[in-house]
Amino acid sequence: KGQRPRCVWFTGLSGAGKSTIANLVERGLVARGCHTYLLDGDNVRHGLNRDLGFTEEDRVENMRRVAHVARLMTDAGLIVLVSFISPFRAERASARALFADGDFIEVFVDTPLAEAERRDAKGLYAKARRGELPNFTGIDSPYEPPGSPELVLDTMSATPEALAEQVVSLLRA
Ligand code: GGZ
Repeated sequence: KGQRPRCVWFTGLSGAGKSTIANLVERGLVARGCHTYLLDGDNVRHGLNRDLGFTEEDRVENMRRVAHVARLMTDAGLIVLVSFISPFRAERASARALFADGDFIEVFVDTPLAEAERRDAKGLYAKARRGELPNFTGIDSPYEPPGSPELVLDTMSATPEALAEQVVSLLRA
């Protein structure tokens, strides 16, 4: 039997763990014979969206394009994993509206700002606090947490592996 094409949309702060978890989910799905594609800043913001920065307007456009690319990829039969901060509720709702009921799975990677800032793996929060990275999400640019996501992953209380397994289980259910 074929896989059901769907869009799994990860949202959360910079440093929340979205990409780590999305990568593990992809590995788990591929191990089960699924065909997947992971869309994230590394393969989108350097190419398709290299003209976009981090103003509100540019983030809105970033999400719009990513949502449409994800939709094209599900049309092509893939399970698409989308890993962007995607800070605005309205744009996540617009993305959802491109998909049939049940084919858009919003996953909130719930890491408190204080914890993301404490980890600061890339030193971006420190830079933002020094004023060297304007419009940084959580510092001087808003993040609107989802009101009713399909899944909330609490990164304070489980490993990335266990959280990825929750996503894979949800997709199998
Ligand atoms: C937030 C920024 C910014 C600003 C650069 N605000 O932790 P990272 O480094 O690897 O992930 C962040 C990434 C955010 O890009 P997205 O395309 O996911 O954002 S959005 O969905 O809001 O369009 C961070 C880095 O880019 N970065 N400047 N000002 N994150």
